[in-house]
Amino acid sequence: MFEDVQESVREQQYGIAAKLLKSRGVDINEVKSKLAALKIEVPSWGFSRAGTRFAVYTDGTEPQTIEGRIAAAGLCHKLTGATPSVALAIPRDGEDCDLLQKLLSANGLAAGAINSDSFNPRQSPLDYRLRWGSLTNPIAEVRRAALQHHLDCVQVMCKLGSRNFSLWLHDGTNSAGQLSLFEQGRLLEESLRQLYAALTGNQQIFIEYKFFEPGFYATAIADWGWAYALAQKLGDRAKVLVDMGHHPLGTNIEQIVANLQMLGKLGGFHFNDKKYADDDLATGSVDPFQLFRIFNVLVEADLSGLQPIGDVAFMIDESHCLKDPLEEMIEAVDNIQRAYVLALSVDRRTWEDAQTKVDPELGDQILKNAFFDTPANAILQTSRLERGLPADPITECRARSSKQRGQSAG
Ligand code: PSV
Ligand code: MN
Repeated sequence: MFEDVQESVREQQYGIAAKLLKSRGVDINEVKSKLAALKIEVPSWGFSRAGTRFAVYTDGTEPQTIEGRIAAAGLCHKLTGATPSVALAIPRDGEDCDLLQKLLSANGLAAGAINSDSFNPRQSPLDYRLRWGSLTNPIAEVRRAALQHHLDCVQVMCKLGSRNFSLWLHDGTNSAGQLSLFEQGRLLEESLRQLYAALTGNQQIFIEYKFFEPGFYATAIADWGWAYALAQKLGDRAKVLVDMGHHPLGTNIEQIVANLQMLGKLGGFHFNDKKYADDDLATGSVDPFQLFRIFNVLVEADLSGLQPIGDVAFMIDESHCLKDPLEEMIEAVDNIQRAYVLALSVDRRTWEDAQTKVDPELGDQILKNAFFDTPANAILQTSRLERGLPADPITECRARSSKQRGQSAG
């Protein structure tokens, strides 16, 4: 009965959506085909239970192994039809490329970005001395080993057919006396040039910035300006990665996105949401309007020919501490798709008019109409049903017995 009600509501709202979009000069079928083309990369680490700095509260249902994480990613793709690739962290996900390839293929997935984890201490020389950084570590032996790890990651990319190298460094200092800022910059550039030289074929490197943590005084790549400058110094294969949680509170992230697009250097995103710091909450769960504003920029850039949306790498980077990690991943995918549909539903002609007439009140009404008044759910669900996918992937995920999920999660 409940399902019947939901189905008739969906049908009615879809009809309203089609009319509404038409009145805004938007073809609903085009929205659905653009939505179907949107691919979102999921991180292997997002399927395990994450923790706070205090504890990880595992209950035994979450995947503990790479087999389990990739199986969960496979289920995520099966349920959403939107997540065909998995970002891997090396060495956390292991370095046995044959095994990784086998697991990915068995789950109908491809290798996504390779993330060079050089922050977890391991065998000497990458031991506790990583506390002084990786590619900017003043100890030559440690720095060289960290660089070698990054070069090994390029080999992993070659073996798995992965295109994107995702670079985030934990390098930074905690006080002005620790390391000269010029020396930090010199070591960084020297290491990055060697890493960049190892890239081949269509490989690219995404440089991720973060204004603090774990370096609280001077993070090696603290902001988008420096990430852009480094990408510019390195060359065409280098682009900037925008992780939504890596900005001071109040930052206008969509303006950074637009600026990077104008500079031809937007590589992709790490989607998440925040309330206070780098909280890594589900994207769009705290501030869905921010996610919409970002997609509004991306859609405008796509329509104007500045950067096709298909050129942007959409990746999720979240810590799933409390909710079921797989369900929260699907929630994130749904929130991203929703933001995209809403941005596609903006009445762009009238908005352009409003800008020309310098009528910000009308301009804001147009954006708000798209954000608040578009029956996005009906569009999302209809698009999914037409592609043979569950209308509501989280409910479907729940409906699968925990036993079955436990088995596939390993
Ligand atoms: C750092 O905070 C970061 O955003 C980088 O992308 C890392 O690869 C990831 O988180 C680690 O979880
Ligand atoms: Mn990130």
